Parts: sequence; C-alpha cells; structure tokens
Amino acid sequence: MSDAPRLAPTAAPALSETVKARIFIVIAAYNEAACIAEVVRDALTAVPNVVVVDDGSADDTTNQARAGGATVLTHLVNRGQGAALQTGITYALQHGAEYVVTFDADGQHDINDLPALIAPIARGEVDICLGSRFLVAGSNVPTMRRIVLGAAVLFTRLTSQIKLTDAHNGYRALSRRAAQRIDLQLDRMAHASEIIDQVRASGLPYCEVPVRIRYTDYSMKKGQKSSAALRVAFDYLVGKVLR
Ligand SMILES: Nc1nc2c(ncn2[C@@H]2O[C@H](COP(=O)(O)OP(=O)(O)OP(=O)(O)O)[C@@H](O)[C@H]2O)c(=O)[nH]1
Ligand SMILES: [Mg+2]
Repeated sequence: MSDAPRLAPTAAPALSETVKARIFIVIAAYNEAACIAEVVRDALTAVPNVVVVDDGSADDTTNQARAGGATVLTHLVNRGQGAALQTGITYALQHGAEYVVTFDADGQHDINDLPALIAPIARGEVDICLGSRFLVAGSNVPTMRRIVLGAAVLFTRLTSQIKLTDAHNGYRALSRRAAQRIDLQLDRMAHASEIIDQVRASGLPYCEVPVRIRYTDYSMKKGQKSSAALRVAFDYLVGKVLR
C-alpha cells in the first residue's frame, strides 16, 4: 500500500500570470443560487477561467453563476456531482487547460489555498494534488463528519490501497495529462472514490496538500447526511464490480 506524500503547510509563493492563465477552476453546483455568485467572484480574483456546471438546479444557480462572471454549462436534469465534474473537466481540456482544479460551490473551500495546490504541479514534481482538510490544524470539521470521513479514509485504504488523510475532499488540482486520464463513470458522490482509483491507475505522481475547509450553517444544511456514506460505498463497490 502506498502512502501519499504530504506537503508541509507552508505558504506557497504567488503563481505567475502565465500559470494562472492556464488554470481552469471547475465548480459543480446544485441548487447553490444563494452563494454561487460570491464563490465565483472569489475564484475569479485568482484565475481568469472559472467554469460552473449547473447540475440541473431548480433554483437560479445558472443566472447567479453568470452574474458572478463564470462560464456556465448546464445539465438539463440533475445527474450528480461526478457527472457535473466530468462535464467541466472535459470542457476545460477542450479549451486548453494546463491545470484543472475542482472546487465546491457551497463556499466551503478557500481560494487562497490555490497556489499551494498548483505549485507542486507547476514545478513538475507531481501531476495531482489532493486537498486534505486534516493536514490543517484547527479545521472546524463537525464530529459526525470526522467519523464519516475517517471511515472513508479506511475504506480507501482497503479498496484503493492508498493511504490518504482525507479521501473525499472536493478541492484538487490536476495537470493536463492527469485530467486527460480521469474519466468519471460514477455520476454521484462515489466519484470521489473512483477518482482516487484512477489517480492510482494513472501511475502519475500525486501528493496531499493541506487545504482549509469551512463548515457553515448553510453548508451543513445543504451538505451530505452521514447516512449518505453507505450509498456512496454501495455505488462505488457496484461500479468496481461492473468495471
Ligand atoms: N448534493 C449534491 N451536490 C451536488 C450535486 N451536483 C453537484 N453538486 C455540488 O457538489 C458539491 C459538494 O456537495 P456537498 O453536498 O456539499 O458534499 P460535500 O461537500 O462532499 O459534503 P459536506 O462536507 O457535507 O458539505 C457542492 O458544490 C454541490 O453544489 C448533486 O447532485 N447533489
Ligand atoms: Mg459541501
């Protein structure tokens, strides 16, 4: 079993304008009208290319994401975060992305962590940086989420043979060649485990990078129920058998 290398939580130097211009931030959004415009505006302070995939939302997510300045792609029906990310990754590659970053729509991630996620790839050390909320001291992860995410870490060790500290963090950066090897087939939340398998199968070097996370009343109300973890494990195992 391989241990993912971990980077120390040091402040990364600012990214060059050339690198920034080649980053595409992909945000899968489902019913996030309340916060998506602000999330996009924040992301656009760091990079020029922000793509929101509105995953069949019933609210005003598309208009709000456009108002924030994003390029918006739309799923006509709700297909799940995995499908929405794959749509965004494919679009980013078609539009010349050298780096693809996945980022949540609900305001939980911090755009200030972007340089730390991109720098190891830009330096040519790795192709994939996986965000870890558990490498940051003082993350306000609620106890139940800690337990569920701890179980996900153990599950990943068993099924993917990779030791991570945070197996289901939506904040990741991929080089172009890594993004080309990602092909998410699991449409819903189980894609988070599937992507780890594909990272491993790609044979490309990867590491974990400390990233902050914010749990807010909004994110807790909208986010995953603990019981959803069973569905994720089931979908993933069925997907593995069918592959
Ligand atoms: N729940 C859900 N989220 C989706 C879907 N499609 C896209 N998303 C987006 O996926 C992101 C993550 O969803 P969350 O439900 O917050 O999951 P999470 O962040 O892994 O879990 P929490 O720690 O509970 O917040 C959000 O930005 C959603 O808007 C979908 O079909 N269902
Ligand atoms: Mg969330």
